[in-house]
Amino acid sequence: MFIIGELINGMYNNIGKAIKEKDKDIIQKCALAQINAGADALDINCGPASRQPHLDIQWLVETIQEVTDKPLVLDSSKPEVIEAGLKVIKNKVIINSTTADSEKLEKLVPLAKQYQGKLIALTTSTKGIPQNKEQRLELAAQIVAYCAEVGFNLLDLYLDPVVLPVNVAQAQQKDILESIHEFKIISEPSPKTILGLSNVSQGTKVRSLINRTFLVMAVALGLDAAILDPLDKELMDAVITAELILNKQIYCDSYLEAYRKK
Ligand code: THG
Repeated sequence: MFIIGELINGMYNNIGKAIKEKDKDIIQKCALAQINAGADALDINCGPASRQPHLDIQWLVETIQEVTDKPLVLDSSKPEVIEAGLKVIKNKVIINSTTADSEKLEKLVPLAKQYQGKLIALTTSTKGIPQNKEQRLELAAQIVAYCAEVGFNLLDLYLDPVVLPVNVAQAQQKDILESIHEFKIISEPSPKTILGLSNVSQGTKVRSLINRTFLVMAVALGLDAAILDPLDKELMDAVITAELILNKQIYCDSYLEAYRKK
């Protein structure tokens, strides 16, 4: 499982404040803590309060690149903000995200190619978030068709079914999970799959348990990558164990420690 740390997001009060005050130390410590906990890459999102997201994302990228060469995930719904971030990228990059809308695909797929990056695509469109797995699959197929047409490597494409909070969209959860499996059979080679895990538990009282349970089910359906809180140790242990059960890790009595040392 490719783990993307979610914590450098202006939505969190401490990070929002650090971005505003240009406090490098807070950001760099947050980056290193996530990597030490097992993150393979770091999501970077200026948050909704940023007044100048173009400059903030550049400052975040430069600040984080001072302490790590792990891949960075540029997270914005505005292609211009992602483009600004790309201008200062030295590490490997993942663009987060396009949707199925042609305007976004036409802008972001060429940028992903130009920067030899990977691309996350949400199976949403200007018509909104799909209400069932058939609609998700239809949007996924449109995204895959566009990428295939312009020669974007499907192995660098991560499809995201868009996880919704279980307290407001309980009837959607099964379809979201099953989409992970269905996305895999759209094309050969298969696109990869990803999700933003913490969305599922927003506004609930037992966040960690809901996150953990959802993630184990998603891993069983073939999930390749997740944006999550790597400091949640029980969550990380559950992923490693789910992969062990699926024969993706070799068993030994100390398999948790063995995995962590990798
Ligand atoms: N898919 C993709 N990218 C994404 C998402 C996705 N990026 C953003 C988001 N979803 C994933 N990251 C987060 C980060 C934080 C939270 C949820 C998802 C979160 N934050 C607390 C909250 O809202 O309750 C903040 C609490 C606080 O202020 O401390 O839950 O789905 N491709």
